[in-house]
Amino acid sequence: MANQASRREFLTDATTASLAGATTAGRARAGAGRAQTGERHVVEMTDGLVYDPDDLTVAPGDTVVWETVGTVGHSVTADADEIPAAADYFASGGFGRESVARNRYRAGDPDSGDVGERESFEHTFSVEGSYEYFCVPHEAVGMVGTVEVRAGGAPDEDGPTVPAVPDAARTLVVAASVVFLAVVALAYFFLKYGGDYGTVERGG
Ligand SMILES: [Cu+2]
Repeated sequence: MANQASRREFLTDATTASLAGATTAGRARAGAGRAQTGERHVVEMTDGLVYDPDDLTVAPGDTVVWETVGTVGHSVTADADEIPAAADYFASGGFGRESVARNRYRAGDPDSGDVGERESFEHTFSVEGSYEYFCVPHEAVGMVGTVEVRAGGAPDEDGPTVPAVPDAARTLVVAASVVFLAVVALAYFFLKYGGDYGTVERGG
């Protein structure tokens, strides 16, 4: 009896544990697919003088956090002509206009819009559309980036299984083509040389 009881307890515990695991996984998956939750996305600003990633798709209500991961300071300065007309202008340093952000920037001065080592700047996007921005001191060497804001965010964020399916399909098509060519080649071989053997047999 005691053994049966503890076995039943064990099974109950195991069932509860796996149910809890499944629920957690389901919730995590639902969270990944739910794009209008105000997620945070990180863009690193590196000593290689790039934004990484330099092209990011987010959902309305999401926040982008730009972090300086190296020792060189950068700015995050919206290109006033390349953001949606209905959107608020944004720039590190809190400037309301691009010309002001450009003029005020001084390397090493946080009040000028410079985002130094281990510091960050963030902006929450609400209006859908395409936003281009740049780094004042490094724009000339190509330190520019884009944030796309669209309902649902990036399609790829639904999960890693989404791009995996086309890959599997492509592999299947390639494999089927190889098999098909092999069959055709074999058929050709047997038709051609199979006939010759027949001639030899008839000759003998
Ligand atoms: Cu920069």
